[in-house]
Amino acid sequence: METVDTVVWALWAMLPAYIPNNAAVLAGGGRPIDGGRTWGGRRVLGDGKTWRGTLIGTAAGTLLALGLTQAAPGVSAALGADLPTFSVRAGFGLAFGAMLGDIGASFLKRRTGRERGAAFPGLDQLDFVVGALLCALVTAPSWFTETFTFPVLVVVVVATPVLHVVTNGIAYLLGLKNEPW
Ligand code: CTP
Ligand code: K
Ligand code: MG
Repeated sequence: METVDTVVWALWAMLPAYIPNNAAVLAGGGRPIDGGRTWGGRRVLGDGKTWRGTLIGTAAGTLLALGLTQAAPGVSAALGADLPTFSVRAGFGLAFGAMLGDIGASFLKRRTGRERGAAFPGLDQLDFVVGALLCALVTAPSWFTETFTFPVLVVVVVATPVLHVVTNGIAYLLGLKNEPW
């Protein structure tokens, strides 16, 4: 595959993992997952991880995967590029995994004394990527190995933090997010 094709393939494959956290920012609120419980004097997860945000984020990513699968033949033809499609298990794995990765990061932030909204450089940009890839590996193993070849994984790990910084910066400037990370 040409480099450009690898980048297009990788970004398309990761879209169902990119959308959930942004959907959660728009849709979040209500009852926190940890129900207000603490561990070691600090919140288990904090008020930033809610049932509603997690559910809507997961649904948004899964539905996007289904839409991308419908659109793939047409867009592939228009771009003259090859694009991945998603089974429901693949889309759900990426979307739910992205939310789980973000939740896991909040758990680590609270354990290391970081309050809600505090930055954790590195973790903030890659938590959802690791979560999404691991979860998709479990829910759709053969799809995963066909879709995420080594060069594709390299593109994902390099490009995602850049995209994350840009999208969160925009969300912050638009007043949708309290912090630009
Ligand atoms: N959100 C949510 N449920 C999730 C993830 C996010 O409701 N599972 C919403 C919350 O309103 C949250 C906002 O999206 O405040 C921004 O998400 P994020 O930056 O991940 O959370 P923070 O509030 O910064 O909290 P933390 O320090 O735990 O990351
Ligand atoms: K986060
Ligand atoms: Mg935050």
